[in-house]
Amino acid sequence: MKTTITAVRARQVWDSRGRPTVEADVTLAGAASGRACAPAGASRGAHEAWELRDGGTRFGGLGVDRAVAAVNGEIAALLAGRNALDQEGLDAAMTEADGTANLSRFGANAIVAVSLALLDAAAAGSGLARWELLAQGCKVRIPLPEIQIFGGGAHAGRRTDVQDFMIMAPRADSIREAFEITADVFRAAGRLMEETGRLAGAADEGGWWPMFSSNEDALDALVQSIERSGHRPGEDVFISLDVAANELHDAGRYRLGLDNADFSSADMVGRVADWVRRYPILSIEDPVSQDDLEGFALATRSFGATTQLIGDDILVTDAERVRRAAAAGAGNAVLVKVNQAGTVSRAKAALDAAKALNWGAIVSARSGETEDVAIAHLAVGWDAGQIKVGSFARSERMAKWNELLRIEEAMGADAVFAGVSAFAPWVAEALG
Ligand code: 2PG
Ligand code: MG
Repeated sequence: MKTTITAVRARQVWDSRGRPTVEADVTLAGAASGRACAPAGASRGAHEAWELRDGGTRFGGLGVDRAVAAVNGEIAALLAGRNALDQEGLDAAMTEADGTANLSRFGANAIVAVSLALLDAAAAGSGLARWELLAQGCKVRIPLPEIQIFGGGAHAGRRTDVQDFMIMAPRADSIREAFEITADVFRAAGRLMEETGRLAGAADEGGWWPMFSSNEDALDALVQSIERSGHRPGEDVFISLDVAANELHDAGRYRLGLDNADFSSADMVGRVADWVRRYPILSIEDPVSQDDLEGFALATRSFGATTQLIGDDILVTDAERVRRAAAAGAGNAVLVKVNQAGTVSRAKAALDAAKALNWGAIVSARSGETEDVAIAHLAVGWDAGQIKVGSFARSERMAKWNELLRIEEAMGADAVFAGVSAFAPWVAEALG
């Protein structure tokens, strides 16, 4: 059969932070092949699948020789002769052979690179784009992007406590227009930072890394940037924040260093709720830490009827966690990171669980990325509705945005931009 796997091979390549990562190639009998790279996070949840690093002193312990060896040894032997189109079966075979709950024997970085390379190979072997293979003839939308303007937290020397200051343009007609608006705001923000002497550099995901005197100072600068770009905050451009509060949490308390504040969970939620009231904020990710389901539910009661509330570190792309959170009345959207789950199939299950609840779903990159564009195809092919890639700069980010433009073009007259429909219905309704 054309799609029979003849070879699986991995190598060490380098990611956008200059750290080693795993790249996998899958070759098929019909001579088609696929390739994918594992991404890597910096603000990671403790419940994520395990990224296997070599430890020791070489590359600061970040080597991936063991993960590469797992692919070239056991995983390659396991998959040889099987049909690349059986994504679920192959993903299950890899996770079963790994044998650990968090995929720590082969390493989730080994497994995810192969899982994504299988998708790429299966699509190539079928003569389809990855998004087309995933869509299986169903109508799918071009996702609404959330795009970083300022980077902070673990991605920028903790210059701000909030990690991602992003914008969304849900009323744009197309992703092309959403990008044009973003380019305007990104430029305006850069100029504003330069003029006020606050620019320190670029954060891990390419956003401006400025000096701010408080987290609200950053929110004010973002509103000002939107205004200066000629767009209207709260009308055509909205703010989306990833608080990444797991990084601010210690022993039941939340510390906002820039604001010199130390909060209980309820007070932390109160602070975020206050921002939501006073700024044109449409989406909030991780307002509390990875195990603070009660705080997440409180945030949902407080502003989840009108604001998107995304779980990242608290849900870690796990279908069961999504259902548990929903049962506790916590959250209304899930961030989907394939490497948190370990396989394409597990990530899809988390996305399906969110869709069954009428939640939003955002396919997301990690802060450590490569030229790999698989997530653009997942976001479209799964009809996720939203995508998060980082900023509007640096090629590991732009590669994904540009791939979405190509997909939009390939769809031609059938291309539908998710826009406001990307949110949970009640959030979309509140937006009008
Ligand atoms: C996040 C991601 C992307 P990291 O927290 O959502 O911004 O960061 O990959 O470092 O976990
Ligand atoms: Mg996050």
